[in-house]
Amino acid sequence: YFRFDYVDIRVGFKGDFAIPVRRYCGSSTPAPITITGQQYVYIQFFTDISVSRSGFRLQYTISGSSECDQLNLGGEPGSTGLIKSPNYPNEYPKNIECKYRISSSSSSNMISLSFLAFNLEPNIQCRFDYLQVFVGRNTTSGSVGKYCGTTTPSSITRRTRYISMKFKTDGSVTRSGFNVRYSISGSRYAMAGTITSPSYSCKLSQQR
Ligand SMILES: [Ca+2]
Repeated sequence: YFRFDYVDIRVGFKGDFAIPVRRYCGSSTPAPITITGQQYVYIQFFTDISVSRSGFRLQYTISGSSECDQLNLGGEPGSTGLIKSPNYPNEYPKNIECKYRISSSSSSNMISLSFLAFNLEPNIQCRFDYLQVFVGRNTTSGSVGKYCGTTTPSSITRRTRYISMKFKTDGSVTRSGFNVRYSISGSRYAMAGTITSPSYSCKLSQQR
């Protein structure tokens, strides 16, 4: 079955590389489906050379103020990926706020960001459109930089469990946005720690 006519719902990367999450055929109307945390959803309709029916009609809605968020990036040492502003390399939308979180498997790993492309509306204080980078799980504290304009930011490398980013745009002037590569390096095992014998104590004051 599914070899004749069907509809695929796909998420993630563009086009044929997107991951299929549902495949439909036949004549019973599928239940509503909710997809969360994805920037793209693709609907792909396949038909073969024989037997046609009336087809399909679907309605979609996009909800939430944060449909551009990507909070499950990262992984083990060796993991790498690209974070692009929405629509990149075309102009990003107005009035959006996107959050990104890169997680490494251990706080002894290193997370690196390198900026492959950068073009945001310029402002001396980055008051209009900006990308802000935080060392930490959230975009509330630990800011290490707020970037805008056309100067490509320097690479950022930190020994941390999390790096988060916030991309915010205002209601006018858009540019092509950014393309950032993240990578995680380190050992799969802890490279530092403290080991003590049972009942460990050492009083420096007893030294002469
Ligand atoms: Ca703007």
